Amino acid sequence: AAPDLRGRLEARGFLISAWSSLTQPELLERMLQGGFDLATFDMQHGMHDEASVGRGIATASHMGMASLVRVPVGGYATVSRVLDYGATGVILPMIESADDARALVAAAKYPPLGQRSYGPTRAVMLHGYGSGKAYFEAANRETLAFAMIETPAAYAALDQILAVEGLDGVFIGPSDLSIALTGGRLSHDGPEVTAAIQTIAAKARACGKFTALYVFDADETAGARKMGVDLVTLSSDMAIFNAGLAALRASTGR
Ligand code: 3PY
Ligand code: MG
Repeated sequence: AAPDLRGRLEARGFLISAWSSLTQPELLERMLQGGFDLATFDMQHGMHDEASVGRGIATASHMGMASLVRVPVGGYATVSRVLDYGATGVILPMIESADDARALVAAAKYPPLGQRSYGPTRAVMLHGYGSGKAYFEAANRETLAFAMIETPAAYAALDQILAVEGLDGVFIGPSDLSIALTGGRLSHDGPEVTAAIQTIAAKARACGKFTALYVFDADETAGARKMGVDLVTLSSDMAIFNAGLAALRASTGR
């Protein structure tokens, strides 16, 4: 059966996801032992390709975890492929408009919500090979589509994006959004982006949609929870490694 990501989000569980940028399978297994609720794989800036994402989804599911996949910019075809691999949800970066969000829904959801093509190769493990209405409803309900809000145009079109039927949530990219809101300064925890996160989370909840956010540390995790964010992706395999390396260098005086 599919991991009940929607149910846990609806129960206001506040979920913390690992962020996988690197493709080494042993590193992923070890990271997923770190107290995370689910795994997120990054094909936009991370090293992942379709093959490594397929393996990563399988590893996460054997460890009892749901997986989200951030596909490349404009990666509508990749959206349906990774759902066929058994991803629990998809994240589309750098969207600009409600039309982009509708195109995401078209790729991620079966009719009548969208036009996802039928072929659940590994996703058969989630929902079986159903051919009837119950299968399509279950797949549409249990696999989630998130549109990233991180461009000036997307932020300006927030209300129209949140009105898109079949879109399950928005995922805030604090780095790109801060660059957009400050006219070119990277300040992911600055006042501009913090105010925007609050606005987005409140509006999304009012529309019955989830809010997800990338966060860098424990303080930001706590802040996100207070602001009504439902799910955070916390740090990354690369950042965890960098922190360990910095600590080692400091302790050895190198
Ligand atoms: C951003 O912050 O811009 C992201 O895409 C999340 O890492
Ligand atoms: Mg971004």
